[in-house]
Amino acid sequence: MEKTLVILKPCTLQRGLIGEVISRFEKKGLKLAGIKMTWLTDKVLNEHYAHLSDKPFFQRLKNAMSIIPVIVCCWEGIDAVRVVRAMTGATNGRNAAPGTIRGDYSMSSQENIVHASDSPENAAIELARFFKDGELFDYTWLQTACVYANDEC
Ligand code: IDP
Ligand code: MG
Repeated sequence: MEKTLVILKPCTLQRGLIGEVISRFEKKGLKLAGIKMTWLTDKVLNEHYAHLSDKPFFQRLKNAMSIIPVIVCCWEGIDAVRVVRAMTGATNGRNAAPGTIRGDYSMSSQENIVHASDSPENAAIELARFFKDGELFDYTWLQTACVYANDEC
């Protein structure tokens, strides 16, 4: 099954929304394959946000992402990347549709609660960036039989 990376950003930890956001992914029927708290370094943020390095907000974004620790997690499921992106919503919380995570909890284009991988290719790169060998777990998840029909997985 497909795996995707979610980062619960510093604003989410400060606002006491970690459980709330994780609960959404659990209730959707995604399987938790790994989770940890970590403090992001400038080196990791330069890689992770390389596509934004020419933006005026780049340094401010990196500062915000390293002001306190984050929670990184890996969610697994059929089409997990697309499903999690849809649950995440538009980048700017003020434009994100109600019912999405950003639409329900964010008023900002920067402080927008979660990062979610945007393609299976980037998910693989990002998971390797944030999780070491042995930090992602392959285990029998009893919910699989209720979450999916037999012929789906
Ligand atoms: P995404 O998180 O929806 O994939 P990206 O364009 O990849 O959006 O941007 C990464 C992160 O950079 C966003 O989640 C947000 O925190 C920040 N960001 C993006 N655009 C802006 C902006 O216009 N102002 C401030 N921060 C921004
Ligand atoms: Mg992005």
